[in-house]
Amino acid sequence: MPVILHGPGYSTYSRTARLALEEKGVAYELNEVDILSGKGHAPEHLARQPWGKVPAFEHDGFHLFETFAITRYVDEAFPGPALQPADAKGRARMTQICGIVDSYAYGAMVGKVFWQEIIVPMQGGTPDAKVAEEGLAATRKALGVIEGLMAGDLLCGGGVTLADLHLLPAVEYLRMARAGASAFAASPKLSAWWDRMNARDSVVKTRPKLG
Ligand SMILES: N[C@@H](CCC(=O)N[C@@H](CS)C(=O)NCC(=O)O)C(=O)O
Repeated sequence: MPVILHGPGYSTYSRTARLALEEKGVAYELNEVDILSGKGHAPEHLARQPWGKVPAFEHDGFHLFETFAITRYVDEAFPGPALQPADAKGRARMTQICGIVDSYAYGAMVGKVFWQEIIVPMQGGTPDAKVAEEGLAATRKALGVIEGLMAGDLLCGGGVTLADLHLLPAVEYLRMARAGASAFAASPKLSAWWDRMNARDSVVKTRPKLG
């Protein structure tokens, strides 16, 4: 019953899905669809993900896209440590944090701060300071809100949940940007969370290589 994840190693959302697979100990094949060279919009990938985004997922003929749907499925369909709180309030908090990442944090942290400071110069362009500054303001707000919702050493208290896996890849890229790293360092509870998460085998194994 093969599991296939379609998405490049450098993609934050693909990494979230891989983190769930790694945490559960599920063997999978990674099909590195290179979105930066336009492969996301090739007909074969659009058939898996109509918006041309990554990741897309397959298990035993079952096809799925949208990262939170994938990670929930992985947690519920496979044996291994539970990645969702057992109680309704804990699961609601976890879902809330994933929603905050999708709606407010990812675009600011990765799409603006990291993109302007790291990717634009890497591609020979000139960063747009206004976009970077807007991203930084939205990043500070999102980090403050998430830190305020933290229930313990990890985002939802207890063990690692899908919320930790949803946020972590975006934080990795945010911290590569000088301005992003200093905004993140101003969040003491999240900084301690980062150090704790960083030591996990799943996190080390899926660390993106850039450049
Ligand atoms: N809502 C999607 C978002 C996925 C997403 O934005 N993936 C990024 C890479 S981390 C992507 O595919 N970007 C390419 C594009 O937007 O064309 C999900 O939850 O899977």
